[in-house]
Amino acid sequence: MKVYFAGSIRAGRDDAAIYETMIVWLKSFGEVLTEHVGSPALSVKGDDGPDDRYIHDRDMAWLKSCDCLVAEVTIPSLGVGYELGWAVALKKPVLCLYRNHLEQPLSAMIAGSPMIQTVAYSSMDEAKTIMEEFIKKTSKGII
Ligand code: 6K6
Repeated sequence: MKVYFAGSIRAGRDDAAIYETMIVWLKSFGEVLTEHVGSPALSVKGDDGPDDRYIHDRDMAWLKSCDCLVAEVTIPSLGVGYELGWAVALKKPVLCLYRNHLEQPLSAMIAGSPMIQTVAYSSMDEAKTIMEEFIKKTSKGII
């Protein structure tokens, strides 16, 4: 099971520790192609890494090869939205997790997409259960 995990990078790193915990959990079910998204070392600026074209092409190749995409979408991110749109177009199973205690409602283009399973969570234990069910259904071909 190859999982593409998506989370905000240039849109803000406040949730990086949450992404990291989710990625560690997902790794107990398979390979996470985008482990760096949870790295505490990755900053918003990050101008010492590979160039943008390289990042785009590498991430698109991973997206095309993945079995499913899991995104944490509480911080709205253009890059994550782009990945979600592509994942739907590529007919990948997609799970979006978000915390709904914040004032900003989730984009209707995500919350309203019939091809995206969007689930609110209020604790990491809850998020882990949701991810586990999603991965198990995906591996059985139910989603
Ligand atoms: C580090 C700091 C700034 O830029 C970097 C290196 N950039 C990226 N490295 C890897 N994946 C990236 C990078 N920028 C965007 N992505 C992909 O888009 C990831 O898979 C994330 O899910 C998503 C984040 O998009 P933004 O718009 O929040 O950056």
